[in-house]
Amino acid sequence: MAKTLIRGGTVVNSTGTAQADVLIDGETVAAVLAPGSTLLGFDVAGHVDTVIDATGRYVIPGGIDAHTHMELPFGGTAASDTFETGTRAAAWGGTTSIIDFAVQRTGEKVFDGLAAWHEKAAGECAVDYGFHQIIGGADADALAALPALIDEGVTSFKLFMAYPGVFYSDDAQILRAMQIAADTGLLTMMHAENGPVIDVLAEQLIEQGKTDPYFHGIARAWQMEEEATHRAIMLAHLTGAPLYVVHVSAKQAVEQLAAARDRGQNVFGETCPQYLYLSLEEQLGAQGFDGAKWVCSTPLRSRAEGHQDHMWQGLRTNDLQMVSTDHCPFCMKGQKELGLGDFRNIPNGIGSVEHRMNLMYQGVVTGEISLPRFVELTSTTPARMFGLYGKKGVIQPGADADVVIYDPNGHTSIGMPVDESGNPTGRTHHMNMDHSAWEGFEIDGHVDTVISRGRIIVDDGEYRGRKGDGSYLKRELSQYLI
Ligand code: DUC
Ligand code: ZN
Ligand code: ZN
Repeated sequence: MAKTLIRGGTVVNSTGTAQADVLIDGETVAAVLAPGSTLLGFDVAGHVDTVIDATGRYVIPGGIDAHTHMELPFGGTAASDTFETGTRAAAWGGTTSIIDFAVQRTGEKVFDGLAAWHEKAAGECAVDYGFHQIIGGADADALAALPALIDEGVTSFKLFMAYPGVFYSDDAQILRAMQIAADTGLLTMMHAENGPVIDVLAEQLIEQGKTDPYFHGIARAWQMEEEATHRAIMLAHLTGAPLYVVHVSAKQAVEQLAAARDRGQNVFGETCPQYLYLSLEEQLGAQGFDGAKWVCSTPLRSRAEGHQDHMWQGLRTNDLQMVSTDHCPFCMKGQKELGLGDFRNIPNGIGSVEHRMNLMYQGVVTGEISLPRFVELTSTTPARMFGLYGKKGVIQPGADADVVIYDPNGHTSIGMPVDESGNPTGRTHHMNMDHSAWEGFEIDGHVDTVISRGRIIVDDGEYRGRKGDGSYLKRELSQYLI
């Protein structure tokens, strides 16, 4: 088994930082040692296959992106990253595990949906991967299938209060699903937006000739996120089910979560980089059809109303516990442009799986969060929330050797600059997209080396992994169950 020593770096866990050397034996962390220490009298560096000098750099647990949608069929097309391209991009950005969403729709069997996702991912992934299960048709059959997901390592399922006719569940269906969750320990993940009301508002906007991407954000008013978040919390309270609200973007929704947590309820919230950095005015409101790049749901919110600052605050105060991407990329050509003339037909989603670690590290640079909190939000809490902790989310003996060597003195320019003919020039991203939603973002740090279960898969600007390196993660129940 190959041995690697990472020496001279600052090891950052969610609990704090320490100058330490990390010894990797095969796929796992064997020891975290005082710098330069010997083991049983041996100089460790002299007895390993590879020594990585991490002097002046951070040694952090590999990122866990707990919310991705590779190849998701949506709006008459499918998300443009395959498991191969999306997980390779994840690796480039320091994310060594993803949790994607298998899909079941009305009339379909839950286990057929799960099998289809296994088929898409098996042998394709650059990093480890697990699944949540979307229940898009919560009929009696689908609900009866839920408990058996646990044996498959799928210990969380997502319901939608939005998208009537596509993924939507009504309150009665949500209630029944949560009752099962309360009995079994499954974690209910909720897309909390009032879909029926949003659809009426969207229809009225189109009738008024308001067809641009900007109006996607107007139709999906924050009131409908707050209302749905409150309703989900109340249903969770009634049933005793723990609740995890995905892609929170409205400050009022955070307030609902905070109030419920203050009452002692076991509820959690995730936000995404787009809700921390981007806005209704600047991006969705971009000239012409350009705003389509940033059409996602929940939508980007108004900066004038202060939602972005409130998301950062929630991350600091633990009113929000995690940052995932909701990575759901679509190209402009042939995909986003399906919504030219009617924003309702723009496939919803932004691609960020490659950038989450850098974007969140920038929050350390600007003083929004501390370095250990950065690790907690991007790796440790995702591991705890979704039954991976111990193997993932921490650098400690016995953990999988998923390690990122991050250079705080490095620099990353994000984007996809193009020449006058539209051909990409210079630095580009690795996601399968014809544009970047993060064009022009500059990060005061750099992902130098990425190690996945002991193998170096990214090093010094070179990809050294292979498709199929990633293994399926059979997850335990959430650590936050009470
Ligand atoms: N939101 C998105 O932006 N894309 C996929 C599904 C979702 O809920
Ligand atoms: Zn969603
Ligand atoms: Zn999603």
